[in-house]
Amino acid sequence: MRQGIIQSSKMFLVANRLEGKKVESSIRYLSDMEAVFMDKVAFSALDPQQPVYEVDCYFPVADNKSGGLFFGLTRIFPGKVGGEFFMTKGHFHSNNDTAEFYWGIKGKGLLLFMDKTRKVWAEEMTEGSVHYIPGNTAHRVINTGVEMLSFGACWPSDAGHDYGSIEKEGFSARVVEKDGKLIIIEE
Ligand code: M6P
Ligand code: ZN
Repeated sequence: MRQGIIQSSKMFLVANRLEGKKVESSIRYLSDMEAVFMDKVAFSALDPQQPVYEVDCYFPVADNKSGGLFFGLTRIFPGKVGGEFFMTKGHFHSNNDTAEFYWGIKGKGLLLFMDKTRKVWAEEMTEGSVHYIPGNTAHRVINTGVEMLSFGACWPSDAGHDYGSIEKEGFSARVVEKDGKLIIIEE
C-alpha cells in the first residue's frame, strides 16, 4: 500500500485493513484515457503522465470463480480536462447481470449509471453514501470536488469488466463545470 498518497484517517483505516493481503494496485494516467474526454485540444495541453485515478484491489479468490467477492479502493484525483471532471473509465460487467456496491469514503462526486438503452441517471457520492449498481448497468465515478475522491467497491468475483462499448460509444451524459456551475450534458 502506498501510504504516501493516503489522504485521511478514514482512508488509512480502510487501507490498513488491506495490509498483509494480496493487493493489486494500478494507476490510470491521462495517457490511458485519451478517448474518454471530450475536449481534445485541452487534453493535448496537459501532461500525459498526470495520474487520473488509482485502484487497490483485493482478490481473495481467482478471477471468474463464482461465489466469491472482490474489493476495490479507488482514489480519483481532482482535476479537469477543459471543463470536464476527472473520472473513471467506467464499464459494464462481462457477466452482464451482476451487481456491485460502491460507497463514498472521502470527497465529493457523482456516480453515473447507464443502462443498455443508454438511459443515464446519477447519484451523489459523498462521505458515507452507499450505492447499489444493478446488473446490466454501466457505472462511472466523477470527481466533482477539489480534493481526492475516495470510494470503496465490492463486486462478484465472476462479474468481469467489459470496457468495449464505453470505449467506443462513451456514456450518454458528460459532467462538466461551466461558469462555476456543474452541469450534466446529455447526448
Ligand atoms: C471500482 C471497481 C473496480 C474498477 C474500479 C475503477 O473499484 O468497480 O472493478 O476497476 O472501480 O473503475 P474502472 O474499471 O471503470 O476504471
Ligand atoms: Zn463494476
